[in-house]
Amino acid sequence: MENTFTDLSHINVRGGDGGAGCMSFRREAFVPKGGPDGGDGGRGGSVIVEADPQLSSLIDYRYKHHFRAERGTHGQGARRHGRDGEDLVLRVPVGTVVRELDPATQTPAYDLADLTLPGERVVVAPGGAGGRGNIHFVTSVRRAPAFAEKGEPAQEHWIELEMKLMADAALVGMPSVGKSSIIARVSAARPKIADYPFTTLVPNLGVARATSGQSFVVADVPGLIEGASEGRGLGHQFLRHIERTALILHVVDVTGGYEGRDVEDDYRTINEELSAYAVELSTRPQIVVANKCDMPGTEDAVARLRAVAEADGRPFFAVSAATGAGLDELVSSCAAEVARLRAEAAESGPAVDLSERWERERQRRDRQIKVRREERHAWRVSGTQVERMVVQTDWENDEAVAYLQHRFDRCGLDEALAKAGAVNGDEVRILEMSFTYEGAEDANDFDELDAEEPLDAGLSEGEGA
Ligand SMILES: Nc1nc2c(ncn2[C@@H]2O[C@H](COP(=O)(O)OP(=O)(O)OP(=O)(O)O)[C@@H](O)[C@H]2O)c(=O)[nH]1
Ligand SMILES: [Mg+2]
Repeated sequence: MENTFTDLSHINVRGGDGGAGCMSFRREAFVPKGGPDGGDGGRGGSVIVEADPQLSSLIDYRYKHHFRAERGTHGQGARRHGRDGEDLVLRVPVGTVVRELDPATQTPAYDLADLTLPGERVVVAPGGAGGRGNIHFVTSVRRAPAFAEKGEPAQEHWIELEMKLMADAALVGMPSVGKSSIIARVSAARPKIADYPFTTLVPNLGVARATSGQSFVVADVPGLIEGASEGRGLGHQFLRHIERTALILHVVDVTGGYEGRDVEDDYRTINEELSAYAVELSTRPQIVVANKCDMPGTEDAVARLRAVAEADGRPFFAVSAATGAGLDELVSSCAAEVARLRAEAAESGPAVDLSERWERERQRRDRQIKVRREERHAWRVSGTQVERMVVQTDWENDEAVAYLQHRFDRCGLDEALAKAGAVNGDEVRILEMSFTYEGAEDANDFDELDAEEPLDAGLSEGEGA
């Protein structure tokens, strides 16, 4: 059973756009113009990645790469709100790591989540907020706001899904030491076994059962060689799978193979590669397995390997995948150890919820305002939040434009421009719009008197930059 599994996929996700807020006034008998009653637009649906124990591969994401949640509908009069868009749930196997990809390089930027428990989920693309209807813009001085917000366009980005092997125990060791032979003996897996190195190209998974009835998932991993942690051989890409297994079964060939290698050298080489790849792997529980003990003249090698394993405080088993000798004891011991490690993991509590951390991180990034000088008197402003304010504004509507100026003040844009050295009259470019900067302190002080009435505050819409 050569087990080919899809384990890495890049997909593009986008939440649904928010619906537009509504600008409307109540109609009543004998009242020429009632109060504002425009409802809010609905929120767009979010794209969510969820761990599903029924799945064992990322095959669903191999050919389809674009996923988009439903948009929110627009608000209506009589305070009727738009409907929220449906979320889109993408199911992935338990053991999937979700990463944000850098838009420029398409390389992983940071982890969004490590979905290790069934049902665990992470929002990978939040839906856009609905625009607010005109009922929200009533103030003591603005009784009849004749504008509403547009819906927030959802953002789109690329993420990486990586399925990591979820075996309890991994058989690791040099090529041809008999890892596949062992998994074939202790489980129903039927991997290819041959007397040349790198027979195993992708990990094989099997379920081993001890006489006690306890069972655990075991994987054999392509052979590791010196330099594997730096990418030599084939094992490198599989080292990351070992990261997730609670128990390492370190297999050593007591015959020394064709090259007549020494058991102690082999044992040290593999352990050095493991810790060079990730230091945690050097403290991961490890059982040392001396294989091919059926071969004559191996007693001395077995004894020496036992001594170094025990000196390191690791359980030691002498076995033969050829005859089956010692394998029952090995499996029983592994099963007990896996059960102990599982109980320990359960005690350490539920996995941290990365969604919240990611959400906070996203909000922080969204609020950032970047100011760059493009010309002597022209500034380019970028940042998710300010750009969003611009796209949510209805440019046909003077009141909405004035309200935007008010929001600019509050989000710290004027301050950021002043700090960068902008002077009154400079051009400020945001997306394809251009504005005139009039934010300097000495300009006027009317905004102190009437902060909620920004109509004549310093903003004038210019033509495209
Ligand atoms: N005599 C003897 N030969 C064994 C034993 N276990 C495995 N072999 C032989 O060793 C060779 C390699 O076995 P595999 O199980 O393919 O080794 P592997 O560690 O999976 O090798 P790679 O996948 O290439 O890393 C084969 O020819 C097996 O028949 C054993 O206990 N005794
Ligand atoms: Mg193999």
